Amino acid sequence: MGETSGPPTGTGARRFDVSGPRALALEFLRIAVGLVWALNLVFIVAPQNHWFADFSATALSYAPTTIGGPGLAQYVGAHAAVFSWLVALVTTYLAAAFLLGFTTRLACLVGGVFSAILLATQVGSTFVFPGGTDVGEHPLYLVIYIALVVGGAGRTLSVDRWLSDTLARRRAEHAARGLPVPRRAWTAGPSYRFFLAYFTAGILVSFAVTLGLMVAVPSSTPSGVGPTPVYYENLTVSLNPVNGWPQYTPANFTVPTGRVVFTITDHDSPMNWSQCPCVVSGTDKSVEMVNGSPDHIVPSSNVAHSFNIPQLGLDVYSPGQSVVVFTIDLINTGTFVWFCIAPCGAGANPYTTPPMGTPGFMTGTMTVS
Ligand SMILES: [Cu+2]
Repeated sequence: MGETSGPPTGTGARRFDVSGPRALALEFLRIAVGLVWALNLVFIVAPQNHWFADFSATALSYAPTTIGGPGLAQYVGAHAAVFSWLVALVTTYLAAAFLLGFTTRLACLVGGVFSAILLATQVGSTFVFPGGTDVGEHPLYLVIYIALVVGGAGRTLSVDRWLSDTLARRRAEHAARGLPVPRRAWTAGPSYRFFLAYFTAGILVSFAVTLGLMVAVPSSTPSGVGPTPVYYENLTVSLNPVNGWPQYTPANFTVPTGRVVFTITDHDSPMNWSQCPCVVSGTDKSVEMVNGSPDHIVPSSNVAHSFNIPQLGLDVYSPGQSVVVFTIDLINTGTFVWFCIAPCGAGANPYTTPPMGTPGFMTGTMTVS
């Protein structure tokens, strides 16, 4: 027997071409996925991103758009310490596993389940017409994991391969000397079809369970008896009589937790803002009512001002000479800074000159108590 150079055992390995261009392409795809996860990990640990600190707010920003109510997002937000570490650990594992090709199949399963869960939580914002912008890359990740599993990634350029070769050599040596033969490496076992079945089932089950939890986990938004109490906050944009600058009134206000319906009555002139991002987010159903009709993407032909609270994932756009109504569900108390990002400055650069950024005009605070 001596040195083995080809596939270590007859079963399993022979079914796959482990050195051809297709196999190599598959391994490069695997390594690319590992790099993506490594970049995610860098984002998580970079202190300037406040990833752990903002995790609760990020989870809650999905609450208004999750189908079946905000209960699951609220649960995750309330247990942010557990879930943020869970996500960080999964990210670390996926980065290491895909880069090294170590436990590649398990990594495909973990990554697939992770994407299926995240995809399920985004169904509410993904399948609204004309579609949210936070669809995310998870459908693509899922396709890649399926390709890696079906193609049999991890059979070359990988720790898995090295382990299975090493073990195969030991098996051969032991067999030649009449010693007890060690077990075959689990990474190269013939259970490929079984694994594919488990992989598919795992993805479908985690997708379905997440959807079920979203419906089943009760909302922690105070509901009282009878219809949900709703608080109304009315804001006006008008021109300051002294300096003529447009101004939000009130700029600093307090609202309770729970469901709050905002009305922005904008008396300023219509303005064309061609660079407007204009996608409404963070509101109930990711829409705002403009003069009574729902908009997910506000036409950039008229956006005089905007109302943004990044901490809550809130983006609302206010056309001039119009009334905007939107609903948000507030779970956490605290003071949140809002500001207008529409270029309404009175100076040479309308993005940077006052009233842009001027407290009491185009920025202020919303206190949730
Ligand atoms: Cu403005």
